[in-house]
Amino acid sequence: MDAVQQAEPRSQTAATQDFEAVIVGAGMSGMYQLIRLRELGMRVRVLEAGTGVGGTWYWNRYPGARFDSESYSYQFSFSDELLREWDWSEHFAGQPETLRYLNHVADKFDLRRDIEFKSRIVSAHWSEATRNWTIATEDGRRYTARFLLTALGPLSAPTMPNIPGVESFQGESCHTAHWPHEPVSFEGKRVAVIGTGATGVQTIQEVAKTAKHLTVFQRTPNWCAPLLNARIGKEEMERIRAGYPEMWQRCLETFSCFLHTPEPRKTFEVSAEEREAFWEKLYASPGFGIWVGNFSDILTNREANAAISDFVARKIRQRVKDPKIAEKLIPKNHGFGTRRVPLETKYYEVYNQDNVTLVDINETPIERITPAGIKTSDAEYEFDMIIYATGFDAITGSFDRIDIQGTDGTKLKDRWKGGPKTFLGVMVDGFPNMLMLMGPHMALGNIPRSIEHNVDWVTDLLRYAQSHNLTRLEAAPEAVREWTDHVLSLGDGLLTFEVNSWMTGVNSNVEGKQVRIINRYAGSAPAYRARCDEVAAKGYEGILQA
Ligand code: N01
Repeated sequence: MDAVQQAEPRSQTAATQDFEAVIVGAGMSGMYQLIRLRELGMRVRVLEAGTGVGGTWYWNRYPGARFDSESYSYQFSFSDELLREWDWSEHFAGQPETLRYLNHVADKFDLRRDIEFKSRIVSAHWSEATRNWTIATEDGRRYTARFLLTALGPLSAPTMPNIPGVESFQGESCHTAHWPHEPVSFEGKRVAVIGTGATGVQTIQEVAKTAKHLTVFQRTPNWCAPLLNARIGKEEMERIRAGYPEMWQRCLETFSCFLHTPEPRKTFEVSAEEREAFWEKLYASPGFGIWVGNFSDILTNREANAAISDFVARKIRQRVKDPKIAEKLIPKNHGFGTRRVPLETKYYEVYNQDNVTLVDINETPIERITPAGIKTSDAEYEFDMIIYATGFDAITGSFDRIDIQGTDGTKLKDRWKGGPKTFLGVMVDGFPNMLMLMGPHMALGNIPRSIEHNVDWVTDLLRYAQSHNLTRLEAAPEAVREWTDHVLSLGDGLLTFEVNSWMTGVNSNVEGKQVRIINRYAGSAPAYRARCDEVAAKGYEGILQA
């Protein structure tokens, strides 16, 4: 069906196609931006590398992939009709259901007619003479567009580990973000998983169910907490739907747009008994409550962070039978919540199974991948399959992979050496008419909520440009300086920024990304929206207009 409905790509020799706007990416931001730009009557084309819509939910089809946020709070909220007709079957939906939902959105709003699939962008160059972007795909198609909207996604540039011999392995192997579209069986197989982030945890607990033997190669353990997923029956779905207006209002008011909001009290303001009871309650509650609904100082006060870390460590010790393995699974180099907390379903119990082995690669580092498996400093393991859950060149990585050149041929990658510089996370000086959706310096949190705000704000800006006959919008250098300084200052005192992770821009597999940077907005979503509203109310102050 996709092939019939989707926009027709021109042949490689065809002339350059011209649009008013090109959106790069057909994930949630690209899809919603297309809907909104159509309302402005713009000629829009979406260029998408994959063969279908859905972005993250299209690519990450590894076993066990699912929402860690409540399904209903993570959907689009812009269409009442859509909200009325879509039922979620689980509180934390699995990837197949989410992808079905996004395909339903594409069908409902007839999005595919403006999307060209199999269109990976390799370059985007600004021309001052024509006030246009020229955009090229890897197979040589060319497009021009007055406005370039990047809907690339913060976690969409997967990285393989820089371990020698990766190409030599003779069995099956795959990065979780490039998982095949066909079913993959683990039955009777000796499987290795490298990586124990949120993706690794979801994969491991699923593969362990059927693999003959699973060996997990762990470099850094993470602090995981129970997801406590459950099915949603018809009546419960109707109750949830009846509560949508209050739910959206709550998402608007909370710090990170989640349903959970920090407990106003601080850790040591309550008695030890009350603290323990509160943490027991959070540990027994579904979702991110224990991370984002905890005492307000767990990510700023070292003693508070140590106390909650101690609580979760005790839980791990209770759940893992072998005390030596339990100790390996307890993080020692970072406190609870300072990295993204993976949510799990019987993850720790997996290590009680006879068919699962944990290899701590700090003790016995991987020396190389061999044709038959993995060689560490003290053993050689044979595998039928190696799964790389080794993460992403996050936030700026998907930009770095495209040759983006602004005025005077300045490369965005060079401009962002040492960390991104933006105005509101949406624009960069020297890169006129480039508008970023969920780019660096944005609040992440409950991402679809941030996407809807981001897209609406950009749409209003483009409506303003239309009505004022503007053909060139560029962030003023001083506005970029001021916003970047503000974003950097928001990171002060946050323990999160003292830890290596994708959230601090560190990726051991990417050259030049070993130093921590502040790449995302750590303030509250309401404060971010207020600043955006203020800019708009002042006639888009901070944006040079011509
Ligand atoms: O990636 P990660 P992820 N040798 O970077 C290890 C979102 N998400 O794909 O920590 C050996 O967290 C690396 O080790 P270390 C979510 O926001 C959402 O798991 O660097 N190991 C680490 O263990 C999440 O945070 C959902 O020491 C190597 C792992 O690989 C984000 O995606 C579900 C290595 C990478 O972990 C990224 O998660 C899943 C090497 N050379 C993910 N290189 C939802 O619920 C890397 N590692 C929606």
